[in-house]
Amino acid sequence: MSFNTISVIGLGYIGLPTAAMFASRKKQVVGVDVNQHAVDTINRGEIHIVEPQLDMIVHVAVTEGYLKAITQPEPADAFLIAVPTPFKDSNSEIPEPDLSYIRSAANAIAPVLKKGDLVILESTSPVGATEQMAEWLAVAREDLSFPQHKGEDADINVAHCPERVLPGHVVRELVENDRVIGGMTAQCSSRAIELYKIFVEGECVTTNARTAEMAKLTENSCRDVQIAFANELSIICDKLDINVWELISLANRHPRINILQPGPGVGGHCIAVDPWFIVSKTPSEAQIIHTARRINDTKPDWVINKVKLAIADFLLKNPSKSAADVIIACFGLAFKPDIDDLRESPAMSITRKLSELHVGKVIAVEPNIDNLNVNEKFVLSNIQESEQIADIAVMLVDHKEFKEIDRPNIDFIIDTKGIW
Ligand code: SAJ
Repeated sequence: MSFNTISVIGLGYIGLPTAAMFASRKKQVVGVDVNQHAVDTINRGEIHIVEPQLDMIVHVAVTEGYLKAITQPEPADAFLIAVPTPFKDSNSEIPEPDLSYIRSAANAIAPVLKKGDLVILESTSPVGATEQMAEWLAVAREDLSFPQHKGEDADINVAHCPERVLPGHVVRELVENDRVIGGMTAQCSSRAIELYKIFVEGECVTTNARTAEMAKLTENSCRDVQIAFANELSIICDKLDINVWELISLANRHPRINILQPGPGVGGHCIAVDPWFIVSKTPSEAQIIHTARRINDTKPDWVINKVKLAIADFLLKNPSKSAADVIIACFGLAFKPDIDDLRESPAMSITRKLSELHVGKVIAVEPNIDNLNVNEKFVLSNIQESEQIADIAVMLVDHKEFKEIDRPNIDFIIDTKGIW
């Protein structure tokens, strides 16, 4: 059965580009989001997130009538769920995933499901979430059969197909990347492949839902562990008076070594989050993954400590000055280079913490951001001004604007990215 209407639930960083790609292939796409502002923006042919090329694709899709956004699901032939899977609010040492958005999405589509529909969970999820979603659907629709009870004979097909696109390159990666297709049955997988092949040029590789869930978590945990290795090396090298970037580039000349780059910590909504989904399910077994999370999460404190030491050094060398006279300039706030995304950004948390701890002025240079939240205790500045007034520079994000300039003319520099 072909897919005439496709519904995407959750029009955020993944859902909206995915909806737009189907629409660009001239499929009727209905996007659903609880956020009225997002819905209105999309229906005007505009976008509410920052992602290169997406504005154009959405504009064309909406103007040509292939994409519309609404707040309540309508009947469709396929439903893709791309809602957030954050942590539960708790103070426990190991954060627990919160599946309430998936549950709400399942309950919202249940009334409009019909025999033959395909439901795909795209949200990054702990192992077992797809089976749980299928069960919520089954409870809501006792008149329909689901694969966990009826296998290949089920009325509804269910699969987990995790997104794996890199923010900033989403439009290209959605088309080119291989997809992991985790159907609850072989039939579920083949229908999911049929759907993705509408725009995916990469290979669609089939497995079961649990392995697909774990594959996504494994990819991001692997990167987290590798970055933790680089971050640990940077702390060791600092103690041993070795330049960690020179060290890594030397080690990487070995044909089987590829060490990643250290930094101020790990940010974003994926790599700093997903490993916890493994740790919370298997806390006794996930030792390396847990330790990596701790190393990356505590790197910002190490950087702050370095700044405190630099302030003490500065005051020793300038005995006529007090701490209140010392101006700190932080370079970069985003969670990684050349984007404006501040979510879980270690650069942002370091700058904010410094502005709260330090009695003097803290300024931040962030070429990708024009305004700050009014509650921040630091102010935005530019490269020239900070060079003129700052006593201590903290390099936090290797944006292209910072790589293009020479080492600033500031005596005390803490360079967490090794560009100066
Ligand atoms: N980072 C380092 N050193 C490095 C590389 C990255 O400190 O050598 C830091 C970055 O500065 C940033 C964080 O890690 O703070 C994460 O950045 P990233 O570029 O590694 O990844 P994300 O979060 O933008 O996107 C990741 C991708 N996953 C992998 O590369 C395995 C992407 O493919 C996923 O789709 C995305 O997570 C997601 O949505 O899960």
